[in-house]
Amino acid sequence: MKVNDVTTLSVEGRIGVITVNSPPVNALSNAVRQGVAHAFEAAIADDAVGAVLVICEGRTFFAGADISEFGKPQWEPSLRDLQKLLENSPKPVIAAIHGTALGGGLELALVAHYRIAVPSAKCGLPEVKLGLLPGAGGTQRLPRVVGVAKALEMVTSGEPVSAKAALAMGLVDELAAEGNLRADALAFATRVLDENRPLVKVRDKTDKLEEARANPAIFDDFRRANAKRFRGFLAPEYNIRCIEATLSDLPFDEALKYERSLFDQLMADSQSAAQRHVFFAERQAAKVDVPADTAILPVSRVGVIGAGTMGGGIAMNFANVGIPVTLVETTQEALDRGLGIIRKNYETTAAKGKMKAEDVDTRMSLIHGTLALEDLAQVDLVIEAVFEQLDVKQDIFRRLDAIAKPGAMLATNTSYLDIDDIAGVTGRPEYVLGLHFFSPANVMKLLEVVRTKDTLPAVYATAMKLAKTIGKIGVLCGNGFGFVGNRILAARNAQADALALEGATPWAVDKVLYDFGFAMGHFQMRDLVGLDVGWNRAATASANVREILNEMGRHGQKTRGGYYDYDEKRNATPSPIAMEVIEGFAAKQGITRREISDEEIHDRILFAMVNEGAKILDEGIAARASDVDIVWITGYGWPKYRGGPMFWADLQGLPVVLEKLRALAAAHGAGFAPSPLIERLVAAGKGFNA
Ligand code: 3H9
Repeated sequence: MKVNDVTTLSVEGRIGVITVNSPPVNALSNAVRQGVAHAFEAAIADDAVGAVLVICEGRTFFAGADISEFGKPQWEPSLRDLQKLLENSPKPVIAAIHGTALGGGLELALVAHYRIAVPSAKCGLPEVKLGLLPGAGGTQRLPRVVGVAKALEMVTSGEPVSAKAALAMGLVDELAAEGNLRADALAFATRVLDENRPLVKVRDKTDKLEEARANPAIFDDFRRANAKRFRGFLAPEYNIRCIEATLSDLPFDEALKYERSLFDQLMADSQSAAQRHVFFAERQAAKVDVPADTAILPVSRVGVIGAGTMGGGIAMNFANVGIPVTLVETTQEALDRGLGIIRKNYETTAAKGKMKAEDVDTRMSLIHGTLALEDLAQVDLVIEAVFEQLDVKQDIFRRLDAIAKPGAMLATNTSYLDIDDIAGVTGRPEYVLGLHFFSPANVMKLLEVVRTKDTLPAVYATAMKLAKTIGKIGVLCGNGFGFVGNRILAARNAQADALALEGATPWAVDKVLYDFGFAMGHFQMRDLVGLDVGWNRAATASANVREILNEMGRHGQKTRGGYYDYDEKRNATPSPIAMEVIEGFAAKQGITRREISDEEIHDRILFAMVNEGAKILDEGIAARASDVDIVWITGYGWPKYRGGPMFWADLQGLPVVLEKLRALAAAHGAGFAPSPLIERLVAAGKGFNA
């Protein structure tokens, strides 16, 4: 029987089967909740039905509340009312899980009296990733099933557990055979009836809470152990408080009210708005505006030129997903060193238990080292990762053009160079693009896919698809200085350096950035990366503070001195030597140092970044404001709970941003002149992300 567009009810034997089919992920939308409720009522009214099975079609069990309906009118019943209906059912309710039972989806399964899952299924409460907490009883029911310690980890990490682990914890009662969920779940439901099993309500269980009751320090210990991971985020703490409530004197229904009030507070907070923005922005970034019939090119073999840190990391990405890589170096020594580092990286991962020991050899066997560029003749994609010098790259591309097969894509990993200048030396500029990986390239999620004026849509669409294949978040960018990420970084760096000369200490600048939510400040980052990276002594002798520190041998952490001094454990203290250099250089430049407030540091750095982001958008270097946000969140450590620079600007209100920029331009020069895009958006009453 069709109940509504997304729900059916059938009676099979003595089992009423409620089937939901609401692509893409069976989110618990208005229609889904209503369909399940109506089907359930019909099943209960039907005397032929002894038990009710809830199952989904498509790729997954309910993946949670429908995030796209947040803030919109909600139909009856609410998720919580639907849960009450099922939990108080006079007939056993069984949830049959495949794919990902997440958030509200798992919370719905937790009010069923029994749960069965296929081995490939996963169960989790990922609300924390959206700046939320499981607001439909998840924080109260999960600990009653898996215990407080495990529940704390699950709700604050948001990471799901496998069906096998779920079975071991008691989160599911039975495993079905893979691909046979419906039949096995029907058999299980029939057994529940035959054996007259009780209507088990998770809410009534308390045995799994006892261990934590005997150890009340568990919560503060957990907070302490994870302080760094949770810094700045509101949601982890609220999740912990709700789990804490399971051990309080609150009756279950009161604890649910408490959970709900904390959920509502999070929902109203800008952090959750930011994190939900990031969720959709990430998925939006993958969408490339190309004609529907654009063919994706096959990429079954890849070449990487340069086995240094970058090239090695890039090669690993492909080996990790089973794509063979030909790795080219100029000397046997460099090649051996590069391959050695790759192997060591894999071995370290295996030692940590994050991959199987036997996979180390499998992956290494996919990386074929060579000294002959000619060995790239048959690859589908070449990624050049040699040092950042135009003539060197041009020389390689000239040679590559003669070697690579027709139709092969040629990519450069340049960070700043004009890719047209590189493409221009080949006879196939339409197959040339930028693939800007971030260091360490096997770890960092961001990949800027840079198209030039000539790159074919099929080429950049293929690269964007490949990004997903290798587990990256690809963001399509235009070809302009520093693309998206490094161009905004340059704007930030310029302000940080200027502020340090005008009177702010590097540590004051760093503290403002740290307090804003970055993992570290501008000068700490420089010390970590090494002041000498990209240093060209001859070209820039004593041109700025950084060069002078380099000339003094102060290259940062590795020499135990840069802007900061470092002890043998790399603990940093502000360096009086660096301060002397800064003051001396400022005097030489005729700059009179002055007291600079934290507010000025904050505004100059952050509004300069926003303004640069606006220019990037206006020039079409980024296609969407949310793409700029994704670049800075995934590649540069912009705090996720602030949603990226463009989202943050929208939150301030663009009229405020415009006013700030005008004031900054009046005080500090035309560099702050507002981007015309901001002027236009303010005039139209819009925001970047509107
Ligand atoms: C919650 O449940 C609150 C409750 O505790 C309390 C309530 C009172 N809603 O990621 P994909 C869309 S909060 C709406 O590319 P995959 C997604 O936007 C929720 N839409 O696929 C995309 O759309 P498009 C807790 C959703 O296979 C499409 O589905 N749940 C939702 O790589 C495909 O997504 C979560 O946080 C949703 N809940 O991964 C789960 N989920 O094609 C969030 C997805 O137009 N979701 N969409 O771009 C996920 O983690 C992944 O999407 C999932 C599939 C693992 C399910």
